[in-house]
Amino acid sequence: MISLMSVEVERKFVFSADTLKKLDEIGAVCVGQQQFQDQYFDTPQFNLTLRDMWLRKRKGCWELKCSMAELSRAKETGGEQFKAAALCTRYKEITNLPEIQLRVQEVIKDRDTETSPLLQDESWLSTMNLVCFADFTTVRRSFTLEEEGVQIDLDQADFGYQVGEVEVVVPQGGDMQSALERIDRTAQKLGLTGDKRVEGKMHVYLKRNHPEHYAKLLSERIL
Ligand code: V4E
Repeated sequence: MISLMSVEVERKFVFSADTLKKLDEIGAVCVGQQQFQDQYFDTPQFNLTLRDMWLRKRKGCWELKCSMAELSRAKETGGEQFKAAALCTRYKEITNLPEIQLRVQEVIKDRDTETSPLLQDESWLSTMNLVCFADFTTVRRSFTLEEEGVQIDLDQADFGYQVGEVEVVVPQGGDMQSALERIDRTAQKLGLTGDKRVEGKMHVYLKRNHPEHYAKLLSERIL
């Protein structure tokens, strides 16, 4: 199957009331606020998330986020550029449902699944033994910083956690290095000084609601 896949590069950050002021000062433009529900699915054995694959339904659409080779070697090499890159995550984003089903089936292939999943309904979930393990709603304010071509999201999750992210979507074959540099420059403009990765919504959700799943992902160094 020929597919065009984009890579989402992002850096999360802790934000405060001050961040809004800062966004305004650097010329970021608010492009809207939205609310969405995320439902994440996995097998009861966590076959997907233990491979750093995140299947979710958002606004009626299916999305699968798959890890790229993380920049672990870069982290060890040191250097400012590599340090900045190590603060970013890179995930392939697949939104084409037949391809999502194919990828999931590859992982769960030891199970006796049907060869052609039904696309019309959601019976493929039970066929592949997928159950919802996380369900939460986010209010997101989005900004763009045109000069860097980045999007900045400020998320407030309904379970009482807020987190920001600077994000660039790189089309297949696009310039990854440039994306990392634009994210780093934006972070500097926003005055983000932290050198540690910030926990995403899922970290906090799992820690609170599924501590065993969380511990497993931590020990496998997925989270
Ligand atoms: C990739 C991933 C998960 C799936 C959710 O990804 P995330 O970017 O955190 O959520 P969200 O709502 O901001 O998605 P968007 O709207 O940007 O597509 S859950 C955990 N991971 C892995 C992961 C990780 N290991 N480290 C960090 C900092 N983030 C995510």
